[in-house]
Amino acid sequence: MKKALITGVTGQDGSYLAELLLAKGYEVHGIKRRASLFNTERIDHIYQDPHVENKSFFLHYGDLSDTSNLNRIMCEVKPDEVYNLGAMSHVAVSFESPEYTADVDGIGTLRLLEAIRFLGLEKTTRFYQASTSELYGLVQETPQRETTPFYPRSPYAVAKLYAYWITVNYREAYGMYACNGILFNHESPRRGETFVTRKITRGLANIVQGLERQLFLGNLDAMRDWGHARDYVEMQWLMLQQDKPEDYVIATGRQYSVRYFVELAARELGIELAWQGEGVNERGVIASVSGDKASGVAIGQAIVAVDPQYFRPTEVETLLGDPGKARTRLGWEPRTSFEAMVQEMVAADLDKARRHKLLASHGYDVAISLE
Ligand code: NDP
Ligand code: GDR
Repeated sequence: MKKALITGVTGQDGSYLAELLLAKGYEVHGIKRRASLFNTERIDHIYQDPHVENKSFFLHYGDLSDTSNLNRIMCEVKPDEVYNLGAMSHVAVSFESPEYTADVDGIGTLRLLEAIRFLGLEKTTRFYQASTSELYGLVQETPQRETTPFYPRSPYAVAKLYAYWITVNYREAYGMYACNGILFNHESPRRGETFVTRKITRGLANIVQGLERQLFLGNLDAMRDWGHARDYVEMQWLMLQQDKPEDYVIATGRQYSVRYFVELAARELGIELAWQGEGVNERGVIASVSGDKASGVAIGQAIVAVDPQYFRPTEVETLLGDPGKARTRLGWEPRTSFEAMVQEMVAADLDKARRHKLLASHGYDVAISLE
């Protein structure tokens, strides 16, 4: 039975990857952070009680900022494969906490690689680094591929740049099987609520159910290449199963604007939107409800507005990936279309909003956090 260690197991990708590896018969170890509230919602359905026999899923307390903790876990588990998915992963937040982001996302990667080397596992343990399309930032070539030069535009992206190169360096210096997956944005119903896609599907679903009145967004004209997280974790595994370690771009090869994402999600909910206002820098670009089919919201009601607090000091305006190498070398194709992904996310958030509303209508106090 192969053993895998996943950092960031409580996150969106970590939860899908843990499911995938358990289904493949792996013994899976995940690192979770201590928090004052439960933070395992995404993996509760695969949690195994410590008292059951033949357990295959184990959780360890830990943190990417804690060297001795990582050394100890690595020594205890001696994994065949390490997936470094843990990170302070929010680009906008990285401008608020640049040093922490550098420590966890950059040096955290070095700590894991050093733990592997220190224990003499560098010829046996394979390493996957969660690299990102944010490395391309101010894009130098379209579409972006493995050879496109990087130009990071946030403390997050700069920290990930270090992680990318230290992974390449350990591969070249010590012959480690270490790979970067340069993943473009990927989403799902498990996406964190403050990333734009989930913010949109959750916000609009709440509005339709009368739980919120308006959704405030930043740059509506940003373009992204959005795929489904469930499809992308398969590639993370596949990258570690090859004869030679290499870096791969994972993307769909199609891009859409944030504005279009809003329109599509609204349409799924039976809302037609009419936009008023010009560019994104103009305060008060809003979308109000038009047409005759507005499920749960009044015609003319303004439900989306631009709030400049969500603009970033340096923005990544457009990203479009070329997944050609992954397609030809690994036979990988994304399975879920953009439209199907939006549908799935809207349906999941509508279901949650309905349950919130039901509880509220029976007198239960339901706090809706508005980020
Ligand atoms: P999430 O934000 O959903 O998950 C991040 C995970 O990292 C969580 O489990 C989080 O724990 C954990 N984490 C945060 N800080 C630390 C720390 N100091 N020590 C240990 N663990 C920590 O991210 P995703 O699942 O979406 O992304 C997975 C990885 O892929 C990240 O590295 C991200 O930067 C990268 N990436 C993501 C893309 C995407 O579109 N989703 C695209 C390209 C790269 P907790 O639950 O306690 O917060
Ligand atoms: P991103 O994802 O920065 O690409 O990083 P995010 O969903 O946060 O932003 C995408 C684009 O939407 C614009 N935007 C908004 N973003 C947020 N969060 N909130 C808003 O209200 C809003 N309005 C407009 C942003 O400006 C941006 O242009 C994600 C993360 O998962 C990273 O960890 C990962 O590396 C990259 O994707 C690839």
